[in-house]
Amino acid sequence: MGVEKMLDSTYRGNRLGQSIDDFGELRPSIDIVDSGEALRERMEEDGYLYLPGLLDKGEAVEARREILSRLSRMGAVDTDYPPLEGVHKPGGKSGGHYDLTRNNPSLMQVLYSGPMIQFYQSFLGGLVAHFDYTWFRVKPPGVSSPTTPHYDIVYMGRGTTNLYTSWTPLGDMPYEMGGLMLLENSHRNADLRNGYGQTDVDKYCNDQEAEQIVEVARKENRDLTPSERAKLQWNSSGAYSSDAISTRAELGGRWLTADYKLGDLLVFCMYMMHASSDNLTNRIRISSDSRYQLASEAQDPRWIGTDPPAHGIRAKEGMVC
Ligand SMILES: O=C(O)CCC(=O)C(=O)O
Repeated sequence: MGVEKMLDSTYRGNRLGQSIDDFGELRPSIDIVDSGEALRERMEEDGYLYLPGLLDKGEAVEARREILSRLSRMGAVDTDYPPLEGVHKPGGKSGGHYDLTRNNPSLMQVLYSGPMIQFYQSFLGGLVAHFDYTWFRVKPPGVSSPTTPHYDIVYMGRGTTNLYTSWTPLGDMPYEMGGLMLLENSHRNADLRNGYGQTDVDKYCNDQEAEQIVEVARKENRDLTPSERAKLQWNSSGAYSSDAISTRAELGGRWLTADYKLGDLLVFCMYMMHASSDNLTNRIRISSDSRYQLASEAQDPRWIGTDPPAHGIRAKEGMVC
């Protein structure tokens, strides 16, 4: 069957592709995992490394158990089913995603030690550093919250661009669950890299009104309100578009994905367009994304420290437009 199953996949309820040619399987690179040089060549070529089964399965199960038990306490998991199945409880509350990563040693173990770090040491060829901030995604069933197409550089480009995302599914994720999709060869699109790829989601056009708005929020030590944000008129979501269907029609390439299993790892570069499809199962889709680079290179300060600025008021920077 394989990727043919993607034919049934949707994006906000609309068919994501019309024929099998609109989709492809991610190329596995687990066979070259022992060669840093081969991994670097493959990254250059594909823009990603798909490494099925690289992570320690037992550790990944523990991380899944911990996240699901937190979600269960928030009322998001149907307790009529075995907890590890992660069946969604309709109407149940879903959590603040960053909070799920805090004080969570079993998740930290999977993301920041063992096979993950060994891989990066070999791939990057030196001492590895990671962001202190860890992203966590909880996607309930339905058509309302697929990931919008974007490059990661727009959110984390204030340090080295020799930075990589680890997307880690914390459970088996069949095609119909809406796992991550990469837009084939989008890392080679020069117009995209030089245009959208040069933007920074936390920059705004520094006219007088904008300056005042940001200054007041800074003084009051709070984030911008939605109406203040709207007045600053920048691309506040950072997404390339809100629609994965039109994005592929415009940029070309196939949506590449996989029948992900717990223990798999997908690594990609900052200039890889990615998105997800709708979760058409009755289970919660959980995954994390974390970032790695050489320790010797500059880090984006938005994601470093015990209380990282993230996209809050401390991260905002005015620019001349
Ligand atoms: O898990 C997702 O759907 C989104 C992940 C993502 O945007 C990323 O890894 O950069």
